[in-house]
Amino acid sequence: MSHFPKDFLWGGAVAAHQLEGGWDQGGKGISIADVMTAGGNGIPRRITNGVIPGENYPNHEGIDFYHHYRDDIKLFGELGMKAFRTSIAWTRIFPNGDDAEPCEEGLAFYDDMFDACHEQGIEPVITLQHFEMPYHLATEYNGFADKRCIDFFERFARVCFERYKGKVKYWMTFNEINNQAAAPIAHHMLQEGAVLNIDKDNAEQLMYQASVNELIASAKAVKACHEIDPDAMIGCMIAFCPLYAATCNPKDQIEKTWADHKRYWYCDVHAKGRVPQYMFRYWERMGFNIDLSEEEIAVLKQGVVDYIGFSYYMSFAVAARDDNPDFNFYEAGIPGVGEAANDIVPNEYLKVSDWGWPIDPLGLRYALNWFYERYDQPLMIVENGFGAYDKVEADGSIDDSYRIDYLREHIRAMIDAVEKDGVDLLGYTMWAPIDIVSASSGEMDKRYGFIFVDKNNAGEGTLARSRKKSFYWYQRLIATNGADLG
Ligand code: BGP
Repeated sequence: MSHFPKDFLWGGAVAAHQLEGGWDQGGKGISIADVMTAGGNGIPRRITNGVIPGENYPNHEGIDFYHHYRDDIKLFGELGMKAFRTSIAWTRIFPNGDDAEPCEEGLAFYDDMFDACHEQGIEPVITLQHFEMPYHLATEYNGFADKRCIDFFERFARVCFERYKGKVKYWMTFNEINNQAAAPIAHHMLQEGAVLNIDKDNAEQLMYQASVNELIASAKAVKACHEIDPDAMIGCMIAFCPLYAATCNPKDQIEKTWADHKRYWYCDVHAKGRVPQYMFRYWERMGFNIDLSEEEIAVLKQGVVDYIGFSYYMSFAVAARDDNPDFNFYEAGIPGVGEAANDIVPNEYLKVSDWGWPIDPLGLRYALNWFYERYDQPLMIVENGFGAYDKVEADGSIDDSYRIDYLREHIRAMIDAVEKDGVDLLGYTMWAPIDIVSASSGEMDKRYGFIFVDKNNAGEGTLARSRKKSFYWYQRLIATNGADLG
C-alpha cells in the first residue's frame, strides 16, 4: 500500500531577484542582488560600489517575470504544480529597508501574483529574505552586523503577514541562512546578511554576529506570524549538503560531527529555540565576543519554526586534518566544489555536474532521515535541481533527459524516505521550473527549468518561453502523485 500523501505539495521554486527583473520599477529600491555583476562558470560575480553604468547586472532584467508572471503562472498551472515557492523582494515593500511606510505598489504586485497562483490551484510558498537585502541597509548599517536590522526585518515580515493573511499559508524566514558558515567569503556574507564591511581579521566573528542577529530576526518573525495568522505555517530554510566521513577512521567521523555542528547549528536554533552548547564553547575557544542578551535568548525560545525547509543539491566527504583540529573555515577551498570548507575531499563514488557539484540522489534520503530523527518536525524539500547547458534543436525542441534522470533518482530517494522510513514530508518544490539567473554565477546558461527562456549569458534573446522534454515528464509525475517516474 502506498503511504505517499495525497495532498503532497509538488511544485517548483525560484527567488524574486533571479527572475522578476523590473529592478527599478513599481517604486522598488536597490537590493544587494542589483549590485552583483554577471560571473561565469568558475568566475565569481563582483559586487560593485552602487549601480555603475556599463556594468552587466543580470538580475536587473532577470527573465522579466515582473511583466510575464500571469502567463508564466499559467504554464505552472499546465504543469500541474500544486505549490510555487518564490520570495518577496524586500525592496519592493521597503525600498531602503528603513523607510517609514511600505510601498503600496510593491504590496499590490504580490497581491496579484498570489491571486494568479490561486486561480491555477497553486499554493504560494513564500520566503521573506532570499539573498535580497536592501542595499541601503548594507551601506548605512553594515547589514545584519547591526542589531537595528532585526527590527527592520520584523517590520517587513509583519507587513507581509498582515497583508497576505489567508493568501499565503506557507512562509519561510531566511533562505539558506547557514551558507555563510559553509562558505564565508564576502559574497556569502553579503548575500545572506548584507555585511559589506568585513575586516579580514574579525571576519569569522562578524559572520557569527550577523548570523545570531538573523536568527533573532527570524524568531521574531515566527512569533509575529503565529500572532497574526495562526492558520499559517512558518519554517526555516537550510542549505543541506550531507557531510560523510571520508573513511571509517574515527578521526574522520569526529571531523564530520564537528563540520555538521558548524554548518547546521542554525537548524538547532530554528527548531529547538536555543543556541547549542558546542557553539558557545567554540566562540569561547576562539575568543569571539558575540552579543546575545538574555532577553534575546528568550526570544529565540519563542520563535521555534513549524517545519524545516531545506535545499538539497549535493553532498561532500570530509577528512580529519591533524594539523588543525579547530580548523578555520576562512581558509581556501578546494577546486571543483566552489568555496568549500577546507576539510572537504573529493568523493570517488560520485560524479559531478558541469559546475563541479557532486550528484548524490541517495544523499537526499540520508538528508530527510537526518533532519527527521533530530528535530521530529515536518519537512519540506524547497530546492533540488540540476543546472545544465541545454541545446535547442533546429525544430525548437530541447531534449533534457539528463535533467529528468537527476530529478527521477532524487524523487525516488525521497519517496523511499516517506514510504519506507516514515518521514513527514509536506512537499517538494524543485529548483527551478523555469530558467532563471543563477545565484552563484549570474549566468542564464546554467539552466534548471522545465520551461526554456530564450536568453543567454550575454543577455541576448527574445525572452520567449518554450516547453522542454522534462516539462511533460514532470507533468505526468505530478498527475500520478509520483507513481509514474518515467
Ligand atoms: C541555492 C539558492 C538558489 C539557487 C540555487 C542554485 O543555493 O538558494 O537561489 O540559485 O542554489 O544555485 P545556482 O543558481 O548558483 O546554480
